[in-house]
Amino acid sequence: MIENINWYPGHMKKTRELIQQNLKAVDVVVEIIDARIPYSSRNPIIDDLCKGKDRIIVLGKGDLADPTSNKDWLTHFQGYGDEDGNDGIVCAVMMNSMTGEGSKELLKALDKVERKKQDTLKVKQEQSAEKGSALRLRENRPLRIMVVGVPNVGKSSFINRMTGKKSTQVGDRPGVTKGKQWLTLKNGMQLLDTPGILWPKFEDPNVGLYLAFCGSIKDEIIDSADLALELIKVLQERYPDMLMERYKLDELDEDALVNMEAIAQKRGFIMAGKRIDYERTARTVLDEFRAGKIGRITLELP
Ligand SMILES: Nc1nc2c(ncn2[C@@H]2O[C@H](COP(=O)(O)OP(=O)(O)OP(=O)(O)O)[C@@H](O)[C@H]2O)c(=O)[nH]1
Ligand SMILES: [Mg+2]
Repeated sequence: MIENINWYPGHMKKTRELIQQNLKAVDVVVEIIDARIPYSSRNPIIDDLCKGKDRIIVLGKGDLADPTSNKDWLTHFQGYGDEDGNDGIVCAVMMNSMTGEGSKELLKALDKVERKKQDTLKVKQEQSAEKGSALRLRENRPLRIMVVGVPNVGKSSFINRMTGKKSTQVGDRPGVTKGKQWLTLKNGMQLLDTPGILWPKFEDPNVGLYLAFCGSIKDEIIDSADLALELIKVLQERYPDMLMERYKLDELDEDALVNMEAIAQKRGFIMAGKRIDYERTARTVLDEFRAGKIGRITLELP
């Protein structure tokens, strides 16, 4: 049984400070969330820090998520606005950083921010001309964008896709990016990569669990057999056919442990003395889920 998961090491506290310190220097925040868990991967700290700042929500890893749910989530976020008190959210786009699908929409969204910035600048220029003082040139610089999100959600991959080269280090585990890094796009816009950030306490225990399923929490702090068992519980409920298909199971038991053992049998993860290799079974199920091999799965609906 998994009790409450929490992972808030010192470097995340530092990242929080880093975001805060750099916020003034950027025009817009790109918040990347995981399309498989759009609710759990939205960090309340980011909401808090970025209040009043223009923000674009990018639903990342949409290629791993259920296409129908993707549409529902996009509609949900597009309806975001004053009623939620999140008036800084300009729009939401879906992007696959592996293929670049969705980058046109993203550029369009950035354009919208750029135009808004130009309009504000014009007003300021007019005001300062009236006062007879020249506006400092510094204000008319290319757009600066800060990329934020929970660990392993694809921030650095997003930046690499936008710059068109391997500008930042990417890896299939949380905590790859350690410090901030500025990158410049062909159009002159500047992107700031930041390390992934979580928050001190998950009020809803499912949030920690879902983040762990999707690889946003360091695997070493959780027992993988327990985690996989929880994942199987959710999958047998939400996507039973995909689970059966992937592991060639004729039927599913109500008890997730029985299903996990059946998966082990099918894959031949049996040790000496006919003992089930729970560890290997767990790793396989978690890895295959994260890689989208079980299917395109969304765990949370709007
Ligand atoms: N399928 C798929 N995989 C993605 C996508 N974006 C990123 N990934 C994968 O997700 C993993 C994490 O990517 P990173 O770009 O390192 O994530 P990050 O948010 O920078 O992670 P930290 O720096 O550790 O916080 C890598 O294995 C990427 O290949 C996507 O749109 N689709
Ligand atoms: Mg990174």
